[in-house]
Amino acid sequence: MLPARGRALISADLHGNFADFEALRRRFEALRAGGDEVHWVLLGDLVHGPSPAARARRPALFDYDDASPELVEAVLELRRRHPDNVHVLLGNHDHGHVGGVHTQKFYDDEVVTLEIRCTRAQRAAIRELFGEALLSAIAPCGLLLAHGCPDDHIRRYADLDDVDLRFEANDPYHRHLLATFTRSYGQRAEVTRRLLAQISEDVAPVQVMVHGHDVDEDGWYSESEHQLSAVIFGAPPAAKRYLEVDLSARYAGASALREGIELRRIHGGDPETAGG
Ligand SMILES: [Mn+2]
Repeated sequence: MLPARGRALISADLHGNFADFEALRRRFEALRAGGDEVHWVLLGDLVHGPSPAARARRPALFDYDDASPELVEAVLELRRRHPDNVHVLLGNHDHGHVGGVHTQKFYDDEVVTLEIRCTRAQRAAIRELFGEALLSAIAPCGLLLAHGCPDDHIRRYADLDDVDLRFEANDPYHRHLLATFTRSYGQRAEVTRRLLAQISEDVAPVQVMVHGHDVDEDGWYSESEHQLSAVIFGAPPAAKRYLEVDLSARYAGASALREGIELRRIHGGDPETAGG
C-alpha cells in the first residue's frame, strides 16, 4: 500500500529496453529534485527483449538492443538507493527466473536464453530482484496495480502474501492467484468491477485496475471505466506511455486519468515530461 501523499510513476513492461528505463528514471529523479515524495511502481516484465528476427520484422516496435541484465542491475541499484520508493511487481517473463513457467515469446525458452548470456552476478541480481517482487500493490488514490489483469477469485488481498513463487509449491487456490495476477489478460467489465468491489471492502477503496502485460500501438488502452493499461513495450516510441498520479487525489474511473496529465508519454510530447 502506497502512502496517501506525494506522487507515483507507474510504468508497465520494459522488456530490456534501457532507453525507456532511463527516460522514466530521469523523470523519477527530476520529481524527487523538486522536493516531492515520489514512488515508482514497475509493473513487471523487465526482461526479455526482441530476437533479431522480431527486430527485423517490426523495426518500428522492436528495434532495440536487449539490455535485460543491465536493466535488472540498474533497477536493483535504484532500489538500494531508494528502498521505500521503488516497487517492483512480478511479470510472467520475470517469474520464469524464480519458479514460474518459462516464457517463449521471442525464443523457445527465454529464461535459458537470457541466463546463459549473463554473468554470475547478473544471474544473482535477477534472482534477487524477482524473488522479492510483489504480485500487486494499491495506490490509495483508487488504483489496484498488477502485471496481469486478474479475475475475481481472490478472497482476501492478504492471501497474496501466502503465495509461493515456485508455482508447483502452491495449493490450487494460491497457484491460481499467482497465475491470474501475473498472466491474465483483460477481463470482462463485470469481473473487474467485482474484483475492485472485493478489494475495496477488504482493504481500501479502488476504482481502476491498472495493469501491464499487453501491447497496444496507441500506447494505452482501456476496456471499461474499471481498467487501464499504459503501454511501453509494443508501442512505437512516440506513443509509449506511463502514469503519473497524485497519491492524495481520488480517481473515480479510468477516464479520470487524463491524457497528458496522468497518462503521459515517456519520450517528450507532454509538457515537463522526461524528454528524449
Ligand atoms: Mn507479461
